[in-house]
Amino acid sequence: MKILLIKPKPDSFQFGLAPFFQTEPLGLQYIAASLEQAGHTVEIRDMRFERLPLYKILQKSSPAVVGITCLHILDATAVLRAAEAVKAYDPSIFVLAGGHAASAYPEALRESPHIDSICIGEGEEAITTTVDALKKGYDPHNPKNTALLNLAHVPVPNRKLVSRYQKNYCCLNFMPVSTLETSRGCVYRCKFCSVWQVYKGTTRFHRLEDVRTDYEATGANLFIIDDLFWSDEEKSHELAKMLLKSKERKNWILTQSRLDLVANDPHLLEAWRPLAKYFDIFFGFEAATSERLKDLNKGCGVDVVSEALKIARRLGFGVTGNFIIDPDFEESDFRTLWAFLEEHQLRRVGFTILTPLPGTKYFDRVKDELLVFDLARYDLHHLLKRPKLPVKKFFELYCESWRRSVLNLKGQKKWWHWAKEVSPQKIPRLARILYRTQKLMDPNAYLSENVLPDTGCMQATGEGAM
Ligand code: B12
Repeated sequence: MKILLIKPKPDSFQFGLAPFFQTEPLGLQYIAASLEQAGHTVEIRDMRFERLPLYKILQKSSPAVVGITCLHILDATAVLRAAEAVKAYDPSIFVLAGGHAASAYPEALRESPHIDSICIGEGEEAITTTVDALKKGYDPHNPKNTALLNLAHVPVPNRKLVSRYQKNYCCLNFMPVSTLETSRGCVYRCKFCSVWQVYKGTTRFHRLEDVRTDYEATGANLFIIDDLFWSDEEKSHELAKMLLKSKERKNWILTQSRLDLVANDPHLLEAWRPLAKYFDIFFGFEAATSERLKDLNKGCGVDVVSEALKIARRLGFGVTGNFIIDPDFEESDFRTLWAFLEEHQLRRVGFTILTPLPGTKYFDRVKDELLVFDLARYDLHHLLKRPKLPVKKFFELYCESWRRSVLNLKGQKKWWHWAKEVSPQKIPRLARILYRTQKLMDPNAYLSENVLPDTGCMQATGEGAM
């Protein structure tokens, strides 16, 4: 059968660095490989970079099935719109939605008359079963995954299907960027994260040989998207050894990991470091005190920070990461955070607002307190409930946190320092990035965006907690 897989173009990027972090739809490349293995014909269209409108693509491709990916809950409206456009073009096309957010919170898509089926969980087997059923003329129902896949049986992603978009994939200055998965899931239970609830708190690994094959098919800049990299000491050592044998070296690698893990195993970092010229680690710092980390159920305290940073910096890794700003922050919490940034010399860090993501237990617990249900605002840059501080004060302090980051052009790193780091042809893009990121430091930009439905605009000066 002919299957068209779509990564929809999100509605808008109000805040954050999203326009400068555009990576490939790896989930679609994985399910495409499985469909092809089962004898189907697959095409992937990344609508973020597509010049043709969807109806023209449908005309050219004449698919029997369209699969739409919904990775972030933010993407839900774009998914609904794409499904509607497919059915408007031809109601007989079977529309299947899937992806991380579709699995965590299918309620966001369930009411749509334009979606025939929602895949909950991993898609490799589910989509093949659905398409096979359709081919045989059966009603496929909703493919519901109860068991997690054995990744040894999952074929390596089909990278050729997105090669036409490859030049657009980027992470800030690094472009083009490929993504690679070596494992799925995380065994920790952080309150704000939706991953462990979808992958049932487990971590599973791809076969090392498959990772090597896939690694060799990726470009010079690589974002390893594993939810928790280096989680298995032995496997990680083995993988490093195997990749080092491959002779393929990268210009830049980015991984996401935990501070306690790095603090406990410097040898692992040593083993991985030779694989790239530049190697960044994105840490989930989350909070500046052990008490707050406990509240976030992070599973470690701040005592590990100094050791982890010492190891990472000594071995030449770039340290990046994120802190979570709780709407219940008092001014003293912000000041504690700033002192922590200073103490550990943390500049390449971001700040997001604690957001109960639909589909998490945390969301279920607090949903009655929330005032905003527009999913486009679940981008970790909007308030969904009233903060403890007056709203204006909250955003002033929030923006003051961003001003302490490396992105602040009025801070230590000026625009010309940035410009020196890129080739002359990349300067216009860099200028756009830096111009846009200054909005992260402007409280008025946030105030004009943050409107609560019951109470109107939240921007009035001195408006207090309710
Ligand atoms: C890469 C990534 C990004 C990339 C973007 C990737 C892209 N192409 O759009 C970047 C870095 C830009 C990014 C940004 C953000 N991200 Co993000 N991201 C990820 C990450 C780490 C990996 C995704 C991935 O490639 N997984 C690998 C593939 C193989 O898995 P998959 O996509 O889930 O696909 C499988 C199934 O879902 C299914 N499937 C997928 N599509 C389809 C379609 C059909 C039809 C079917 C049948 C099946 C199916 O089959 C696939 C194979 O099994 C995930 C973590 C995660 N585990 O999902 C977070 C994650 C999705 N991101 C998250 C968040 C919070 C964000 C940000 C809000 C963070 C921020 N601080 O701003 C921003 C939002 C950006 C924006 N404004 O749009 C949260 C999601 C929260 C939520 N529930 O909405 C996650 C889960 C991280 C977390 N720990 O909480 N992200």
